[in-house]
Amino acid sequence: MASMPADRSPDSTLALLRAGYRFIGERCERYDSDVFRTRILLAPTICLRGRPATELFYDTERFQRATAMPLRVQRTLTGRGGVQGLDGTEHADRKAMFMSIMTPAAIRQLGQLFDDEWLARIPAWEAAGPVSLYDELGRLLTRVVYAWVGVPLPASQVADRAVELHAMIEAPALAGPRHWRGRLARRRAERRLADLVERTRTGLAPAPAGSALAVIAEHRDGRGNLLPRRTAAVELLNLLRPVVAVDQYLTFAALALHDHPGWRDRVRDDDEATEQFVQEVRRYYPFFPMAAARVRRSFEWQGHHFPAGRRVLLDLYGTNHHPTLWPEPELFRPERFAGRRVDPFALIPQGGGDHWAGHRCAGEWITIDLMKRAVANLTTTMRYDVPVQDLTLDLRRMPALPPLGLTITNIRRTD
Ligand code: HEM
Ligand code: MYR
Repeated sequence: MASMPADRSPDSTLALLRAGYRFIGERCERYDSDVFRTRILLAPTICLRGRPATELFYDTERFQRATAMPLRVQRTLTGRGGVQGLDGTEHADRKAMFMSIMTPAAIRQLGQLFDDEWLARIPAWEAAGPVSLYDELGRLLTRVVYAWVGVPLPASQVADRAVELHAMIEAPALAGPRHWRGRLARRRAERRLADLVERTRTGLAPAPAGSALAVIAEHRDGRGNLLPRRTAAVELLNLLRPVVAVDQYLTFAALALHDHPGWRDRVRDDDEATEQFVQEVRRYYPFFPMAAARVRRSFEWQGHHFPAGRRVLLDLYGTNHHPTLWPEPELFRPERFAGRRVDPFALIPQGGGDHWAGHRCAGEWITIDLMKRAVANLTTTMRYDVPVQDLTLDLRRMPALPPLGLTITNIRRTD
């Protein structure tokens, strides 16, 4: 049996928070190995990166998700009882519910709402002077996703809901008040949405026909049972929260257009170039750092022992920057995707493998569609300037963003 390289320190949780997105990759380079063991949150943990490791990680015979996600992540980002923590037939059933929502027509409808809302916002931006693109897109996506899911949202509450969803996204890797803000935001939102599900079911507040709210409120599991209303709320938040989180990728796309101005002209009215550009934004920029699972039954892999119950972390960011998969991984080069099939175990910003059989992100197609529309809006629908500002991405912060969320100014509609 090969001995697995090991971190020597008694616990590496603080080192993980300090190194952020580079934690696993730095150690893989130090140990010259894509697998090593460490201790995180006081428990032995195996860290992995790379293509073979991704294929292993998405083998549902070998790994389970029950109890994999640290509690602090469940209490903020994901909630409890939702699809992320399910296995086997329970997961297959719940995931099929999500995938049934992701029809081409529904994705188009969301995209159309997004484009309409973008156009409608331009006059206010023209009048506003400098705006934070991230903050503006966060509110825009909040408005759009509530309408798409079928949850009523008065205009006066859009900003508060955007803050609430962002609090859940920012909280998992933070300590102190900003962590607690995320927990509180989740508790409040779950309670509110559970009440709505109840009113939907009793007919007091009928869900719009065909909406995601209707699908989730009326979903019956394999035994014919409705979801507990708190679980239905968690799943509604599994649509509302991540669509708003797309604001981060849209901001990264704008940042990439700024840093690589040659691509502004290349993507304009060119679907292929836009596709390559969007895939490179998803590969290059840091977002979801790692996925977590637990070993179901002991096994050996590449001469290493994986004991039953052990927590395993797959480095999503590190796999997207793996030097053998991506030549010169630290260069932003969309043309690397030209004429190339996207490998489901190599480009994994939203997880790897199969959407139905495994835990790969249910919203990947939506994300890509919204990114393409944003690129078109940023290059053809409007013009703007990017004033001098600090645009450094801090890879120690999870999630990472430029300090003010990319300020743009002098916005005007083209035509
Ligand atoms: C799961 C990333 C957007 C819904 C995931 C996973 C990642 C991820 C890494 C977990 C993969 C795993 O555990 O193996 C992202 C990123 C997004 C995004 C970076 C960009 C903003 C979305 C959107 C939606 C969505 C727009 C819905 C509209 C989900 C759901 C799951 C999931 C429901 C759970 C899937 C399961 O456990 O089977 N996402 N996601 N995500 N995502 Fe996303
Ligand atoms: C979503 O809302 O589901 C999509 C985007 C969330 C990004 C969150 C990034 C930081 C989370 C750290 C989680 C560590 C998991 C082991």
